[in-house]
Amino acid sequence: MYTLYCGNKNYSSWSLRAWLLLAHYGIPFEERMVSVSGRGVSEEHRAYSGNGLVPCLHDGDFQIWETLAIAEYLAERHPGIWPGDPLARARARSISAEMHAGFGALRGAMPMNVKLRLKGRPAAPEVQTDIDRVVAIWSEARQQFGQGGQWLFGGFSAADAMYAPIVWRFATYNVQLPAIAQAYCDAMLELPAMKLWEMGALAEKACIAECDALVAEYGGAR
Ligand SMILES: N[C@@H](CCC(=O)N[C@@H](CS)C(=O)NCC(=O)O)C(=O)O
Repeated sequence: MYTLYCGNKNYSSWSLRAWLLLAHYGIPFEERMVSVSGRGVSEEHRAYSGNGLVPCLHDGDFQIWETLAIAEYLAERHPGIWPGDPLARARARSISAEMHAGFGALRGAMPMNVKLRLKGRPAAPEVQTDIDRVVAIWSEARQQFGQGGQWLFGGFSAADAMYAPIVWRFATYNVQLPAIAQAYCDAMLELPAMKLWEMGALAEKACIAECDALVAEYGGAR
């Protein structure tokens, strides 16, 4: 039986990715929710996670930290987490690694905040560059590999889990998207596991002041 240590559902974008894989694929797991501060690695988190961050998956008493490592660990044990076709699988891994390593401007300007729906504002150039790259990645995957379904590679895969928090960010900060990207976001927001995550986020009381302070900068609620 797996145990997933994960952060607050409203804020913890990395936790969402690992949680979504387990929840969407119906893999049994116990969830241990811990509070994140928004300030990164902490000694408190090291009590249950080797890198002092969440998510951390425990398989018995063995720990797997780092979201991509969790995805790979699960993929070795449960079918369907990466696309079956080798080229699609390679591309899914490329764009997942790109997500894991990049998009700092977008992440910094638009932290995940599931509860909020803000009016939005024009993105700074470096943020717009990240948004444009996400749109290009999604559009190319949908057009080249997505014919069999509504996800990036047709069926749901780890690549979709990697991009799921970006969907919340676009929804929260009212980012205007081309039709192909908006359709992908709409599908993601309807995914039953995403709805479950959202319900959990809406029920949470914890606040990270720095994240909630962005409300005014983005023109308040819409
Ligand atoms: N590279 C890590 C990033 C994990 C990460 O940054 N997690 C954040 C939460 S989203 C965290 O644990 N922050 C600790 C804190 O803010 O208390 C991964 O892929 O899992």
